[in-house]
Amino acid sequence: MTKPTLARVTSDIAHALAGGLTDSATPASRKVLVVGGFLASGLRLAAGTVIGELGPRPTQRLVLWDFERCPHSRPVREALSILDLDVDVRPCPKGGTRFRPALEGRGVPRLEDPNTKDDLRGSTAIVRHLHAHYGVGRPPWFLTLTPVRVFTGLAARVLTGQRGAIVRPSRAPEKPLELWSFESSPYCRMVRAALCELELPYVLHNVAKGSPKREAFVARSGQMRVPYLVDPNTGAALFESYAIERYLEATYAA
Ligand SMILES: N[C@@H](CCC(=O)N[C@@H](CS)C(=O)NCC(=O)O)C(=O)O
Repeated sequence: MTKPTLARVTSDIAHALAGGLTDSATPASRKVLVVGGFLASGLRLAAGTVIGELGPRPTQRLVLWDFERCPHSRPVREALSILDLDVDVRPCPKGGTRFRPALEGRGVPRLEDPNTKDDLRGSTAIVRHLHAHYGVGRPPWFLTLTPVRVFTGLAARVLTGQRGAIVRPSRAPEKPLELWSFESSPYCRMVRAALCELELPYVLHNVAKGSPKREAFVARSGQMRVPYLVDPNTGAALFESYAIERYLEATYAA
């Protein structure tokens, strides 16, 4: 699959934003968060919208202990999206008890790479590892430069409200859920925030623009649209971020 042009990406973003603002099924308060999500992704230079140059592919899936709202976790997810990597996500919201103990008192993000047998802590080390093993050359500066990461990450956090911050009681699924997504999409962010709050583990399939995995995704789902959630525990398969959030709430919130 060829990479899209800048004009194409800009027109897609405008189309997605207009769709979100005019959707009569979505409450106004949620629309504000979606717009905040667009602005936040703009602040992060829309990182994770389009794939970068890809290196060798891992044979085993990586594992990420992630906190959706954390300014240090975000560049890691951006790198995963840019490098077209899938990952097993273990969400660690504030107050979480399901996956936080594995952090052993240290913070997120943590990445386990079974391919290289590395267990990495800290955003910059993880992003460098991902680019060194699964990319070509060095990571882009806005993923690793600490002041940029912290300032834009914290500003992005303000723009996207409290969603995904604090744990809420939930029932643990037997099997991890599956989400097709790309990092900069504010609709995908809303779903990831809900998964994070409810501490629901999921396989994150990154399908940013230009992803070679898009063809197989469309063959499976019927259209190129994200977010798309599959729940192997119930057989549910859903598009539309708001519908997905309501499904998660009804199925797993305790
Ligand atoms: N109303 C939908 C909007 C979803 C949407 O517009 N998704 C965009 C990404 S932000 C998309 O899938 N674009 C197709 C593409 O990236 O090629 C929702 O809430 O899920």
